[in-house]
Amino acid sequence: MTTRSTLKVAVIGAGMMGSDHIARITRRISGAEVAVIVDPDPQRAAAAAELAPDAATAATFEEALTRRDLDAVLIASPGQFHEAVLLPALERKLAILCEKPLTPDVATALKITEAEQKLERPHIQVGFMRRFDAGYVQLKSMIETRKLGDLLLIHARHRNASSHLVNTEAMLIQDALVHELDVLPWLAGDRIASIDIKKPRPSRLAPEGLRDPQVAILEFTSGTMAIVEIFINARFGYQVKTEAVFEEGTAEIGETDGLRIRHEGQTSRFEPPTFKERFAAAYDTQIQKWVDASKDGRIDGPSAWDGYLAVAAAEAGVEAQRSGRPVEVVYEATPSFYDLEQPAPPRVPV
Ligand code: ISE
Repeated sequence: MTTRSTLKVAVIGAGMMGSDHIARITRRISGAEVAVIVDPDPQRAAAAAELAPDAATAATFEEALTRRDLDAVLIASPGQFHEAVLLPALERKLAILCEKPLTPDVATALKITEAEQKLERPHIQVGFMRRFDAGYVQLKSMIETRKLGDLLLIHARHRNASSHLVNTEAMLIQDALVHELDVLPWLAGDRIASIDIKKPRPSRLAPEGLRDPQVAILEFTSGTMAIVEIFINARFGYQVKTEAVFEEGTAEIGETDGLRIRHEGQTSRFEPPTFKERFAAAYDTQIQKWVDASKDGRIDGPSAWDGYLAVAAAEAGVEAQRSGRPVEVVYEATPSFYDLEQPAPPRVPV
């Protein structure tokens, strides 16, 4: 826990997301400052440092850790590099915001949760920002209050204009679908019991070797199902929509609500180009809550255990993608250390 009024944050990774968070912390978040930007590419680090003129730069986290004034670390490098930062950050008992996925596989995700359990309380919050989006929060409350009866089915669409760093079949699940693997169980208050992946006719505009789009069929412990279209070269813009089907009606979030223009006999509407614009408010809320909670020695959002649950479902998803068959998702029992975790509802025979 820090007693300072300003949380001093090291940001790891000065790519698209890291730079976005650096600008956010510097301009929109109160109570925190970027103390150091870590990136192995000096040019990228220097470009990001223009967004936070008081920040230093470092080539490695090790170098950044020679500073004794750090309170927190925001990890925005790709998932395969997270473990190397998470372990020393836990040792230094820093507050941690780790972008998704926690790690690429179950073995390393569990290793991280084991290391965290040596501390007195959770230090890691995972960057599943959709949990802070106003639409998702409203939909969750609709599901919980059972206003329209029981939740039966979810139709979700996750479309990116183009896959920048996601260029393998496995990454489609581990890097993109992983959001649904976290947010849909959170919405439904349920656990994913099995996952199947179907591959429709592929777009010729997707990179070589990547069948895009794909469809994930998730079956929850309660019997509720979700059908998720994941299409990361959809070209027209960035779109994430979720429709919940209840016994007495439906509820939908994520419809484009940008500027509507009527001109020369046509109507057009602004579509967000990327997740940065679509989820800007959710990212702001997520980071502000994390900063505030970190000062109190808490996390305020998805824990490392939630990160592990999503990685476990993703690993099953990759297996389903390879085998062409539904795969059961098997989870370790939740340690009492992560007591924010909701118990899974009983399975309803279908
Ligand atoms: C990216 O890393 C994200 O987190 C986005 O939310 C997701 O839509 C995209 O597919 C990922 O590559």
